[in-house]
Amino acid sequence: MTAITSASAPTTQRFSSPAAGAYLGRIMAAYEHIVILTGAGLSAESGLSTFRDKDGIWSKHNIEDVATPEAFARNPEAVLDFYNARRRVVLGVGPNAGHEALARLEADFPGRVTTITQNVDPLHERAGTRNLIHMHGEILKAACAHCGARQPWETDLSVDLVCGTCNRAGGMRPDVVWFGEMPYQMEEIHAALGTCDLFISIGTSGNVYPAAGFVAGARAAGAHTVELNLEPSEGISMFAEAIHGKATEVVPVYVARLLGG
Ligand code: BJW
Repeated sequence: MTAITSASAPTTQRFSSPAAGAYLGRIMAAYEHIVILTGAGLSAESGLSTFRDKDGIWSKHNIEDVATPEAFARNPEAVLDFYNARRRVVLGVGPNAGHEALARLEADFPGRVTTITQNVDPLHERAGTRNLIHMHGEILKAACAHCGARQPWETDLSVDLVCGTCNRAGGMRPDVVWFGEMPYQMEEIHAALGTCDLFISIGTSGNVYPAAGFVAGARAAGAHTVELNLEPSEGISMFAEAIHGKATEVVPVYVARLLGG
């Protein structure tokens, strides 16, 4: 990815109510290709835990025990238990106003909208987003660690399951991207970043690469860069504009601005 020189201080707004959003910010330019990057903060108000907030998933589990290929090789039962519990929670929640606004943007925006999510939940697609990249995989799919076959999977996984493609046992795992593994569709992502003129990062702390570097790629392509997050992220200095507040509040207002509403 192209290196980026330091950015000037972002225009930061503290968002307090939807009404306040009506007069915040500059008039939107006529964009042609919007790239949206989403993270756990977008799904938080649907009832899914984030990772690095005070009560987040990584405050209760060690990454090295549950989210690496080495952990799966060492103790597959513990890793599968961790994801079985999270899968059950995901099956019981639905999209929120933030997901719905982004689906509306894709449907109504006259140009192209590409959504890249780090989230493994299905809430974007359930809200209606179609041009979607699940770069960290999908918890409602299983993958075989032996042959790589992937399939929809909504029930618990266990070590005695046999892969229907290669007939080997012990390799069935959630189709998610662990630390040290290559995220999905990186070529498509870099192509999208290279052609976008607006990049919006929503609900992500900016701690995990390569996603944390996408803002630099978008800036290199000349895009306007915006952060919508509860609080300033690790990468805040890279954004030209930032609005801080809950995703269910700031995202619908920002989308309305883009759609001229
Ligand atoms: C709200 C809100 C509300 C709350 N409204 N906002 C050193 C330098 C650079 C890179 C590395 C390095 N050392 C290692 C690396 C690479 C590594 C990495 O980045 N490590 C870092 C820890 C430094 N990355 C990888 O390994 C990646 N692969 C890779 O790089 O491949 C290349 C390669 C491979 C092999 C050989 C050579 C090269 C893979 C990363 C995989 C990440 N996987 C996880 C788990 C997925 C499955 C699962 O769900 O269990 O993905 S980790 C976890 O973090 C999950 C998330 O997608 C990801 C990002 O988290 P996110 O979404 O940002 O959540 P939070 O909790 O961090 O932030 C939430 C934000 O929302 C907060 O800011 C809140 O304030 C906000 N919020 N409520 C709005 N209501």
